Amino acid sequence: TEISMVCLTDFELYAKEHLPKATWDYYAAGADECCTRDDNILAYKRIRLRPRMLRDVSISDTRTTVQGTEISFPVGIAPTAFHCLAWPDGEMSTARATEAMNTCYITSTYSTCSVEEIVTAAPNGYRWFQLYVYRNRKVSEQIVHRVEALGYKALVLTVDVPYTGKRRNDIRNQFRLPPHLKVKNFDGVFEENNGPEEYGVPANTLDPSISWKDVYWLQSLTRLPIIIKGILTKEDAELAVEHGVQGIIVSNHGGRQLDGGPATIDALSEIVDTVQGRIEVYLDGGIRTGSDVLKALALGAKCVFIGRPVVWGLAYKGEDGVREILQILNDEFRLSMALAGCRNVSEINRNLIQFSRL
Ligand code: HOC
Repeated sequence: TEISMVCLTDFELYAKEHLPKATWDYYAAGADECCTRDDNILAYKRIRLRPRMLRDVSISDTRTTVQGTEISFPVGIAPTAFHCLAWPDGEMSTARATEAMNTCYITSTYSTCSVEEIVTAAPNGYRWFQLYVYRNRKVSEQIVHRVEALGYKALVLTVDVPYTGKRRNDIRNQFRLPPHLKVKNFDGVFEENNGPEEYGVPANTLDPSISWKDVYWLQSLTRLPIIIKGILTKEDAELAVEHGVQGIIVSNHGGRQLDGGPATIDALSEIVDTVQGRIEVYLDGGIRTGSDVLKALALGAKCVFIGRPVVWGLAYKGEDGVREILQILNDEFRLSMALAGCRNVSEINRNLIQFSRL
């Protein structure tokens, strides 16, 4: 058999070549000059590891838990919008691949399949739901009740989009969802809209006035664990703990929001130090290899999530493509762990990082 896909970059090149330009640009977009988007990746390349030898790595175990649930390895799927732009049954394929690989799939609010379709496609998958707070709180409220009833296991409150970041190519391309696709979760949810749209939903629907008190509002609606996505500082990490959330995703939205913010791997340590194990800390942004995963875990992330690579996998071969992406990362992570002298994820810690070089 022909081996064409060896690493995640191979999928990126394939997607760039095969997706329509406006679609590629949308997924690839960073805000403004894309400094933060690019630094998410480059920051990993600045970190060096301190591998240990002679530790019998003949057996290695990549399993871990998130929010008390076992997953096969510490890489889940971050929420990214509009998977049907990359593959006809988009999020349903993503859900099947994630179920098969036994990891966690954070479904985007801006899915092009409905949450009902996603659950039907992969009934045994382990899923969290990514949530925005809308000016019309009823919209958020309804979706919370819907996903809770469908068996979603946590809500991922995304806090870094009071406004959408300025993505230059999307403006140049006048990017919008093609008419055959919809933000399916909102079918019939927003009132009839004849005004301007942003990415397929009426513009200005997200509430820029959200604040920490809305975490209490969300807690009053649901018994699901709440994970805050978009934290980048120790101050906000402390507030998250004080407000009783169950987890943090260190995230800069793939560099699509504030340009000039830190790479997530660079922001991780101060957050982990502040939280001190009181809640789980996860990370997304810039993970491209198994050794990136190892570095993030060594610096204290419980699990990492991948965004753009999932879309590249879909563009390549739908469900099988996403599985391949996850399998490659799983294999690379297992190998990196072993070469660094770790037999299981609990042996991964800060001693693996060469701090003198940072
Ligand atoms: C209408 C608001 O997460 C992205 C997505 C969508 C952002 C909010 C859209 O493109 O980063």
